[in-house]
Amino acid sequence: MNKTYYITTPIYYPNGEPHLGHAYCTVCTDVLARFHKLCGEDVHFLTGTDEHGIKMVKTAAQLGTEPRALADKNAQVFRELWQEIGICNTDFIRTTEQRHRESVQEIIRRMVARDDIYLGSYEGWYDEGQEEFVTETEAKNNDYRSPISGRPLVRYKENSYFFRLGKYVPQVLKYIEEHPDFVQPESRRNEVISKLRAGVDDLSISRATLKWGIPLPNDPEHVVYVWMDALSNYITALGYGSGDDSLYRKYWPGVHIIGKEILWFHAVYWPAMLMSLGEPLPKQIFAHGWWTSEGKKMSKSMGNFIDMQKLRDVAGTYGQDALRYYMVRAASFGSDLDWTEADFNKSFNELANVLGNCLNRTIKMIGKYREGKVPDSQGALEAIDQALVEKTNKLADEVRKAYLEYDLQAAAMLPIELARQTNGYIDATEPFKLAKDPEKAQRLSTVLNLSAQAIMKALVSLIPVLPSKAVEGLAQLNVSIEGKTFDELMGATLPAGHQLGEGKPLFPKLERK
Ligand code: ME8
Repeated sequence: MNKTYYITTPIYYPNGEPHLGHAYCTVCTDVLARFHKLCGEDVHFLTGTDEHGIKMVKTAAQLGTEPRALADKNAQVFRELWQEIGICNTDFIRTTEQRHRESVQEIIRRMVARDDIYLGSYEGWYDEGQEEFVTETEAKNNDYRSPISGRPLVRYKENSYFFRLGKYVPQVLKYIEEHPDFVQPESRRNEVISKLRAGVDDLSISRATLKWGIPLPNDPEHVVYVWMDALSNYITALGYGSGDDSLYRKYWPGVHIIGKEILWFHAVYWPAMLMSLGEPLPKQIFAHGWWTSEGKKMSKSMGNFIDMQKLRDVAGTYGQDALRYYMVRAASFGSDLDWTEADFNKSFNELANVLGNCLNRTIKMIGKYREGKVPDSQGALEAIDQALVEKTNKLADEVRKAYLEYDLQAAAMLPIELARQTNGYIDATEPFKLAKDPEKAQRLSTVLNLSAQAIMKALVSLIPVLPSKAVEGLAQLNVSIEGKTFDELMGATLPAGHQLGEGKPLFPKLERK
């Protein structure tokens, strides 16, 4: 049986349409899912929408609609956008679905049975945009405004059920300290550890004044706090607590890819909930950075907001893979990022002028000088050949390491660097001159062979980032990836006599719409 791999995105609030931040997290998760799939693993990839909570209620009221109708409309928009940008999720969960609701209620029942839930009363501050309880000190430090949205915090005073978070905090802290890879990147892990050491109160997990949510099984006048509801999705989608939990037993624990502003919920509340349930903790939690645009916070009023329409325009003009590549290479995974037109153009040029050009000229030359058949590498290798062979042979290990360490930027750029070196190699060895001299026929064969091997490996390594273009490029080389793993493809060479297909520009220059 193949090794299993479970990976998730956050479930997004469908109070509006998806934007660059949502697309970024989903694409990065997709790239990881595709890499593991290419390695022959049995991958389960979950995304979805987080449909309860006050934020949905308020946005719906502002729009003159119902939360359910708003969620129905936007959940569909999320699903469609993910298809348009090549997301290969195996499931899409909506927290209003029956399967989720029943399983969340079972989770609460189990926590009640463990005496981890008790009735109390909450008085304090709430950040309605983040759906987050805020301590007096944090509220004061931020001038009683949300540090994320800048909107005023709201004062809540009501009866509420509490989860004994404090009881689990020492265990959570110990776990994070003893498992350095559990929360990544390192700098964010340290922030979580410091905050945990400062002490954490029990968590209010129900709202009696809100009707839009999952009723508490032990007291249906209350609905479940939206974060407890939302975090549960990672296991409810696998059937946890239902009559059929086979997916849960098969795939859990998984890897969570999230944005840095929701790390606390994932690194503290979620492990504590799982400890209460007696279930294994997630394998890893990776928090990525935030996008700005042209150096400024993205906002509709500043006209620099990369919204769904802009994403569609870019994908429509340059192709979904060019959008994916840009996002993944824009900064190291975990750091903040900035969308600039100049950087986008540079990134597209890497695809068109480095990768695409390398492929195209290699196929053209082999077509012209060797009737489209890959010639054997002949004679002793020169230093320049050795350098290219070494770089080609190292690529598989380097790319694998980059993926396993969540260095997605390197995973995307290493193959491009190989293509760049191959272009330099072709420039330096001047095949068009070699072709004029019959005595240089062996040398020409070597140059053509090594160039073809290099571009083939570069394309294979790019399959997770460029799922359609890499496969298209490989088809031009007459290489099928069907049923083959990353190791098999990277370990193979194009045999002498291998007939190439027809070369066509992989990233044709497109007119801007
Ligand atoms: O927080 N830059 O949903 P959400 C980068 N429903 N990434 C960004 C971003 C930006 N400017 N803006 C958003 C929620 N994101 C909860 C999650 S999970 C159990 C519940 C991405 O719609 C980033 O991944 O606010 C962030 O964590 C996520 O969208 C938040 O989406």
